[in-house]
Amino acid sequence: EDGYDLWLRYPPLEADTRERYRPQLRQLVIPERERSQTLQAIERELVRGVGGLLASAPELRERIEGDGFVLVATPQTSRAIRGAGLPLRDLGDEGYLIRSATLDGHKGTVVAANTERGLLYGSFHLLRLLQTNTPLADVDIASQPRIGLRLLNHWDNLDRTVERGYAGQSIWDWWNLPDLLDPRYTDYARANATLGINGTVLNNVNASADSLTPRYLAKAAALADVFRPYGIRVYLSARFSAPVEIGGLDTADPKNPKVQRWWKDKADEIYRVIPDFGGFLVKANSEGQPGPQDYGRSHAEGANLLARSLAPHGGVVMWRAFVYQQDNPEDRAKQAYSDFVPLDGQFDDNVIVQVKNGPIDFQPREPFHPMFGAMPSTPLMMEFQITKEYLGFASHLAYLGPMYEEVLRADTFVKGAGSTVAKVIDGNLHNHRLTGIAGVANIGSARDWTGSIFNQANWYVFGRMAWNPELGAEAIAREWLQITFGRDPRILETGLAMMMASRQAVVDYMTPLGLAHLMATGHHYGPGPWVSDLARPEWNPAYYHRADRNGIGFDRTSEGSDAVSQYAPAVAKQFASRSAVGDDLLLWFHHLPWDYPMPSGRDLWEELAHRYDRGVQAVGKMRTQWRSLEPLIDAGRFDKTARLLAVQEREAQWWRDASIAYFQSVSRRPLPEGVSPPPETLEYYKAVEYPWAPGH
Ligand code: BDP
Repeated sequence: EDGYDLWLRYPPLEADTRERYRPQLRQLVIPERERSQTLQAIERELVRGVGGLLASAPELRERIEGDGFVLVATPQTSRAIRGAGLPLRDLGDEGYLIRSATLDGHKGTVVAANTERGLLYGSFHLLRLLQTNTPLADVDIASQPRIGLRLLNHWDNLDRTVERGYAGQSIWDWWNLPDLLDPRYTDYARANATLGINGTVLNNVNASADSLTPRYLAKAAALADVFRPYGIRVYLSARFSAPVEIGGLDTADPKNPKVQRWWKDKADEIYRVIPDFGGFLVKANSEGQPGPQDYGRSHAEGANLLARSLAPHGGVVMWRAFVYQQDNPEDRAKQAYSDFVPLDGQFDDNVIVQVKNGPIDFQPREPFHPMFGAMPSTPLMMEFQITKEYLGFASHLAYLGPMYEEVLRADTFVKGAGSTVAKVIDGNLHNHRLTGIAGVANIGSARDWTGSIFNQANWYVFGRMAWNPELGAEAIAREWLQITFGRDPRILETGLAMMMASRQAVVDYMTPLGLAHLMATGHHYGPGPWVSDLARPEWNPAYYHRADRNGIGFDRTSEGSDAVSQYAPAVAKQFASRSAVGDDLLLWFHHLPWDYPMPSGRDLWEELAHRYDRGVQAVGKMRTQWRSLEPLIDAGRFDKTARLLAVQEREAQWWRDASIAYFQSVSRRPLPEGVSPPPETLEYYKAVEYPWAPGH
């Protein structure tokens, strides 16, 4: 086992379970499959999956011929489904039913849907039922996605480096495309289809205009052909200045008719080679990227320019709201809202604004982004990061399910209690039909895809929550553990405890109590709370923690930057209150004296030191827990995880030591009782450098 199989693992189930399932899964009936690539993909997966799990392949039949059938069909492909009176109407074009049924006098199971894509998702769900030992008798499941666009964003460059990628090179072998099609592309599509992911942005948001040239469009088209049977559409990041760089124009001004013409022609050209092209993702006027503001135009004018070129073909523009400007004295956490909220109502119908989960940048913990709920006339989509740029790269174990859950369940209160972020992005709150969620992929060419076995769980949980943002992180972890490591209750119990504690552990040893962005320069990996010499103030950790002799934290109340005022009044009130905000976000919103009394009975300084210690201890515990599973897990996957946990413990200690050394140098307070002094001097930690780290 080297992890390549992800959750597409179909090792034989225990003998008694196989015997239980076998009579229910005798024949596989997929009418008209010779005509459709999607139906053939379904057939292949079910034969492989059921065959593997039951250690004998089902018989393929043209029609139901006895008990124990699995019929996979739409009303168009099967008379039996047409006549069965199934409630398919409300399932849309991606939903499905899995039901026990008696058809043509025989007992069996149907996977039914309005479309072949629905069948694909239903078939994968059926396999998941088997992988998790769920009984099939009297099964009755109806499911459909709550969110329309469920996308991965690859920050992959054309030279195969991956921005913030920690799992090797890009999986897209641009050089050899379109002539060589790595079988990985198909496995990628299978893995995503299992989760219901239905789109992928192939290239980095810091985009090269080259990806829009005919040579690269042909490569993207080849990938689109591989993905199409699996219900996955291809999208591209578009560079706003492409009309200048590859179009020979001297401007990219949205108001210029030649620019408008250029984008229209470009869209027509793309749709000629990729007829179901999804659309563009755009990072504009952000971190040095070109954009409409270069010409005095707004984000809406920029987005609409591209949107109008795609509209005739049904494509969408995902316009990112990750903006903060050089020399803007406004709190960085406020800038995206300030830029975008006034534009509410000005975006075309096929524009959706893509907002990161928090107002700064994928920190181990942030409050939800204040734009959620604040632009009722504009569809907003979520951008989560799956790759762990600020959470220990691929080296540290941090299950992100609890973080996604925390954000999706956060209540914006914009329409009273219950106005959760999930309801903003699924379109419920403000009645939007265009809805979306994106995850910045953690996938690379590493044999295990994501750089560690446990990182696979983050891809998995993203996909499952994209389908249904109300699923719980714990239930998904349980499911993933069973599929990944088997159904031994000891693995389940211990693995679950590790996963569910892991993200808080990272928060504690890196950025406890609402601190953020304390990483050293260049790599976002190790500690650098002392850094204060970078050109832009908001690139410096010191900007975020504001620690001095008297206290620590960023005052975002009305006395400070007033970022709280960007939230609905009920939320603003909570965040502005030292006692109501809670420990987790305390220093995000408040600057407090070191002796501020905490609910634990400690003062703030003591609490900070305690949290650092707690984080290190939690990693130590994960290591012990993992060790206890050694007899139950194959050597390859056990050993790799054990080694990475050893790295994590060493580095959690480093984070703790360096941070305590620094904050003590500022607070000048004695170490609380029981807290051991860092073994090295502050100068030592400051001098630790990485000449190179992955992911640039
Ligand atoms: C930051 C990354 C940077 C990305 C940027 C973005 O450090 O590499 O380009 O976000 O999202 O997190 O555009």
